[in-house]
Amino acid sequence: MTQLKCASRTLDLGRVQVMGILNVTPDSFSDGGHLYRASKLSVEQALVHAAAMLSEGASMIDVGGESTRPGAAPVSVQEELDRVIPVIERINAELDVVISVDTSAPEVIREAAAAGAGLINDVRALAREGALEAVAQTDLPVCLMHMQGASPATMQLAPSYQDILAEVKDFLQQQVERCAVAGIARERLVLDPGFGFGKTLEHNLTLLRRMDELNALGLPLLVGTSRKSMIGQALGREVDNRLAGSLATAALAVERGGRIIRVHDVAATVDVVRMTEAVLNGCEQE
Ligand code: 7PJ
Repeated sequence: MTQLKCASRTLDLGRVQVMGILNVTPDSFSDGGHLYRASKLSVEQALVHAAAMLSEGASMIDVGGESTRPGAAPVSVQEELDRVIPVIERINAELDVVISVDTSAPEVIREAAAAGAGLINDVRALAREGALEAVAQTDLPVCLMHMQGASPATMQLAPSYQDILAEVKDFLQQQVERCAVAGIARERLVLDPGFGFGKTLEHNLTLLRRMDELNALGLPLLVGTSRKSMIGQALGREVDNRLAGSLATAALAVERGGRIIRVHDVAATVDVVRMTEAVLNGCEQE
């Protein structure tokens, strides 16, 4: 059974784990602010949100301080540190949960690890200068995600693939090899096809339909489709009305071998995941 060692905590990937999304970007707070800083209040709000997701059944909390929505403005490393580090420290002090940090910056990787993060989640698959080395210097697992195009700012301009599954698989395999060369043990790797990152609706639908083909890579798969535009486009729904669509994709992802499901709506997703697992595996308790 696959165990993922995440700093002081171990995750059993024999069961599907639900990762709750905790955005600490300014537009995710009611101050709507320019010049956001991790004020005491926002750290408190983040802790309350994390605690709620934990009580709903999340075993991981993904803390992100950089907006990776298509076309989002870049943030400085200092700003990202100011946003995420106090939140990671506080969650680590208060809650029994694996803290994932959604970052591409080597400075954030290092400081997050020191602050108690249990997993590095990089949508750029350690492409930024120094990121691979920064992860190698920790003991933490890392999620390597596929994205077409160099950055979220430009990825949706003209996504194009001959065979999306083959290309995503080749890319991920290359990143696995790059990590091996850098001394990052295979047991530390998680892979992600990167829904919505440089992909049209048809690409995203194909990727989910054929996602089981990525199991040949032999590593746990993380899947993030929650509230994404692929659901908005398929259903004609705005972002606040995509729960049912998100749950459908979660069930299909579990059926195709997804081991970690990254979502906003934890309680509903946990039920869908457990029900899907019950159908797939039967109800025998170990
Ligand atoms: C993903 C992510 C994803 C991983 C975001 C959003 C955009 N990390 N970070 N996989 N998406 N590993 O949640 O809409 O799909 S940010």
